[in-house]
Amino acid sequence: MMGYKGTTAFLFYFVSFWLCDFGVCEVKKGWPGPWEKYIRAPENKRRIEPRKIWKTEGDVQVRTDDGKELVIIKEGAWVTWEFDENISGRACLIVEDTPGGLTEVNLAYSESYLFAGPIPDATTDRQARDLPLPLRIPKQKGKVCVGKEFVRGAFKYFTVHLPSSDHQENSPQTWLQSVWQTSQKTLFGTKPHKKKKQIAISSVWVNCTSFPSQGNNGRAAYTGYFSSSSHLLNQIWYAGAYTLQLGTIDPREGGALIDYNRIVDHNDSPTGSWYSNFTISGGTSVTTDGAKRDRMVWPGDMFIAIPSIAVSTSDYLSIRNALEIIFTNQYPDGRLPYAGPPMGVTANREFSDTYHLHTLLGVHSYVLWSGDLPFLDKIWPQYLFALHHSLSLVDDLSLVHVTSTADWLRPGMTGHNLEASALLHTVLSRSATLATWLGHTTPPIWPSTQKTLETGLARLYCPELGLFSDNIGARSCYPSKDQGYAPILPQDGNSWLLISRANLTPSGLPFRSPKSRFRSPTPLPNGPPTRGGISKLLRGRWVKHGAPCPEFPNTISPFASGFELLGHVYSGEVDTAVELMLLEWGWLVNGDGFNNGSTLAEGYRIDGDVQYPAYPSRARNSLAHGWASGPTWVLTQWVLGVEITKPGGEEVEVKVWRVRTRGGSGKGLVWEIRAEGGTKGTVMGYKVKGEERGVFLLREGEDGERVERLGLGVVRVVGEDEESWYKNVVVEYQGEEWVFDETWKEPEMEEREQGAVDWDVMERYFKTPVPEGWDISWLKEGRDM
Ligand SMILES: *[C@@H]1O[C@H](CO)[C@@H](O)[C@H](O)[C@H]1NC(C)=O
Ligand SMILES: *[C@@H]1O[C@H](CO)[C@@H](O)[C@H](O)[C@H]1NC(C)=O
Ligand SMILES: *[C@@H]1O[C@H](CO)[C@@H](O)[C@H](O)[C@H]1NC(C)=O
Ligand SMILES: CC(=O)N[C@H]1CO[C@H](CO)[C@@H](O)[C@@H]1O
Repeated sequence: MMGYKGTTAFLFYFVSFWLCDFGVCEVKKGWPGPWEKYIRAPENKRRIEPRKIWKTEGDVQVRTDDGKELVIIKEGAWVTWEFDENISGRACLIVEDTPGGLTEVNLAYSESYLFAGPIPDATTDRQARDLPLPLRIPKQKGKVCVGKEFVRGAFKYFTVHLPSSDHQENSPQTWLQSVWQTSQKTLFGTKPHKKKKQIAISSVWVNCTSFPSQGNNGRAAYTGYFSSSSHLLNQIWYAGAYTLQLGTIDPREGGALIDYNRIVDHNDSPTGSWYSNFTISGGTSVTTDGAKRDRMVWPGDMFIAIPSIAVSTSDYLSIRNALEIIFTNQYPDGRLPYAGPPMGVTANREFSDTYHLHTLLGVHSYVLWSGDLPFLDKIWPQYLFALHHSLSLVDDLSLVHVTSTADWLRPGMTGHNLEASALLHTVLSRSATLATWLGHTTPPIWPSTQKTLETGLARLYCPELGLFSDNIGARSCYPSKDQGYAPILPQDGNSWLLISRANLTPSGLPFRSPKSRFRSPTPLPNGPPTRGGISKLLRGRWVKHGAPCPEFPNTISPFASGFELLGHVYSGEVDTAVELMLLEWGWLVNGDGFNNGSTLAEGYRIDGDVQYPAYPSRARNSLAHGWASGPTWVLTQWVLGVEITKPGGEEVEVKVWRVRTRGGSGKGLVWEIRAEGGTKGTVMGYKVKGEERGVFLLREGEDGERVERLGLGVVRVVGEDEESWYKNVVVEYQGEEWVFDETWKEPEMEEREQGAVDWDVMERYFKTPVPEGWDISWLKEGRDM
């Protein structure tokens, strides 16, 4: 193993991955090194044992009998175990004894310690908290596991509770009685025993069924790794990777929205009950939005998830199954469903213009990373049909006029929308690339529509504010006479504009608005729009715990911020992207109530609280949500600088954006990738002040030691110690010696104000209604419900 060091490199990255043709080559897994300590996945997912008892209440004893540690829980009492990480799977117990005629216990699960205890956190959207799960305990001692549909997607805290018999009547625990065999029914009718019920448990474990295509050892599943001198960035990269592992499931174990599933499967399970056995795709493994919920295929989440999976576990099978189900359910008019089943197969015809485009981006991303051109060829007619639908929405105002308000649960997705238009612009570029890969020519309407969109997009520019507005209606900078002035400068739309590479200043503009014949004031108060300028203004809006999204008040969204990360790197502002990772994902890793950096959450409140403002229930937030894994991708592709440019990595472009200036002289970063497949060996290069100074291509000799230098520069191996791998190699280039910079420190975070919650607005934008009679004052008071 080799490492390289660079003088004055303020960060040192080291990554490796193997590229393979889909389905043919074995992707080499696991590469031992000091980075392994950051992997959060279990070594043996089939038996994950808790780390310790976290909390107990009531009459609980822990004692050792014959060398066996027994946990004895008496009626009315409960025990919560804590696991090392956020995990998933089916809980099992070894029961040694059940005095007092005990027949069942209640189980409760939580991702966050905030909701740990006898009442679970939430998966469905009809109640603040799920109902506890009753587990029948047979008379004979031994192993007892929950039924196979009771795979809990994600949790770190697991509770066994013996409700007292007095409360039996009103207890929610009997919600599953109807689905149990009749033999158990008789047990419920037995007279209360005089002796207190109790249970003696000698063992608790969880049998995890996530990432079915990656084997039982989740730690060995990694085909790529990331290591840098920043502890926090390493944590963030691996939290993203493990989040995606947990959210990759057996397609027959999906569908946590049982109330939604009802449209399809006609279940009559009580409100608040939960299980996960809805089939959400074909195949044996599929990537979903989140581990706890919704356990469904969501194209928006996939847009971020695909490349992040590619650089970490290369689980292409799970990606393809997800894309395939969306195309299988394409509507007769070419539109692609908002999500996978139960959506897309109901009479609701769930649809979102933006998610439709995300699916198309997902195809590009999947084919790029996997090299699966046969898949592309197969779906190409469907792809073109879908694209045609979006093209047809560009009207005489030169923007996409959206047909659906559905997006990533943010409000205000109506009218001539910035994000949707910028997304289509991006999709058209990538469609042209896909066409080239298939040997087809690009229809002229694609580039001409991009030109049209550029005109429309430029007219959304708000010269007084320097950013682009959400639409040309109520959220614009130039509202109609009867509308109040309330410009929304969205994080999603402005970021997508940067990603799109659209020309921001087409000739003849700006006009005051797309509808207006009048020009904007000259000179423009913020000058004409530039990518650097937009990046700077977005950065200027950050608050203490991350980047706000004004389009969705009160919220910090690691999904929309994933777009913002991309927006910064597409603007050449890689340092800004890294700073945002440290700020926002640093909070996701270290913030109170999140799960300690095992996985990354769906979103949170502007003041840093674990509540995701889409839902009135604080406990419903998904703490393992694939759409939050943007940094895993961005760190590899832009901060390290490894860009795949041809399907399957047939061509890899290596550029280093990371530059640092100190004392007036250009200082750069040395980086290394190892790629097996096309090239065996090491590609290495660095760039200083935007100007490429050297690229190295090195091959290892037969003995693994001799290094053949094919490019520029000279490499000397000076050490072998794995722990200090980054010091093992010196690069000499034109008389300079590059060594690792031990003095580098993470940028100091500016003092930023904590975001303030607007409670009235928050209630207005809850995506699930506050159930009737449900008091949410606890929420405002920040209490744990
Ligand atoms: C986990 O579940 C699998 C599949 O049901 C089973 O084969 C295996 O024995 C279980 N392992 C443990 C330790 O419970
Ligand atoms: C899923 O589990 C529920 C609850 O146990 C059960 O009622 C239902 O029949 C199961 N569905 C399938 C498809 O197995
Ligand atoms: C948090 O994670 C660190 C490793 O990153 C671990 O050492 C620590 O024990 C964890 N704490 C909890 C409460 O899980
Ligand atoms: C639950 C679980 O298996 N946790 C693992 C998480 O990762 C650490 C190492 O980082 C392992 O020691 C734990 O076993």
